[in-house]
Amino acid sequence: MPRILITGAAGAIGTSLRKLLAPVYPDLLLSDLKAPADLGRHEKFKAADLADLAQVEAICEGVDGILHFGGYSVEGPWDGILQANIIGVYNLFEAARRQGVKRVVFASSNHAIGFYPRHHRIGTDVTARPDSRYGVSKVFGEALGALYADKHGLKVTCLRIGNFGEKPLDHRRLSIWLKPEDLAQLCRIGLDHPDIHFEIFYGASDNERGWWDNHRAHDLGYRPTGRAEDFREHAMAEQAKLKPDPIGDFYQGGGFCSIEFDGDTSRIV
Ligand code: 15L
Repeated sequence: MPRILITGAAGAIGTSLRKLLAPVYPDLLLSDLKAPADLGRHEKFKAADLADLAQVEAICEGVDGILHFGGYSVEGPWDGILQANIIGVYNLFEAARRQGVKRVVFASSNHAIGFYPRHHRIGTDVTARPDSRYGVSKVFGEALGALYADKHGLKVTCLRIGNFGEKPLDHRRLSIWLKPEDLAQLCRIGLDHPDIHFEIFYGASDNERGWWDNHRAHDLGYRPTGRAEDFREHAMAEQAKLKPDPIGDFYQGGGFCSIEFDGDTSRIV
């Protein structure tokens, strides 16, 4: 029975994943800075600060596969991103190598490519266009994943997650929504599929308005069941409550693009 470590287990995605994946991987080890408030009696938890390599090595001991969802999940001050997402993801891959872990699934983000305009359909082979310090940290994590796959033989899957949740929250999220069960499917492909070496998948459901070519995930068996259009009315009603954002409304990364923006607005056409 493989032992699977989930970092960021107390966060929103970690909380949902540990429930969806417990029946599939009964030997789950959960980690975060603090234990999840609803930790069950049968769940195993070890605290670790991702910025501390010794602590990260301790949670990787005896582990076969890692779902790395720990770290900063939004734009933030440089020092927070540096500690949790840059030093943190280095520590994670290095600890995995030292402890002989075989597979890592890394939670990347759409913010690694957020400065592509919405009218531009992209695959996973395009140049990174991060929209934030957070997005840069995800590009860094993907690059480290490639290094540890090519140099050390770790099997690495990076998931450029769109927006995870029970339903799409607004107009933009109709294109990038990811249903929790679909994320669980992508994690299982990363943990189990025999053909993984280094992969990047988009973490998106079956969204009619999607901007991303996710054929590699489909080739490896991904069959998303979420359809954003089923929630169109809800998303559009929520959108109507938002203020227009000419920059965020143009680019795939939405509001992450307009934060601190003082660039060239003539590019928005
Ligand atoms: C992300 O990467 C964030 O973790 C999440 O909070 C959302 O902002 C999401 O992207 C999004 O783009 O909607």
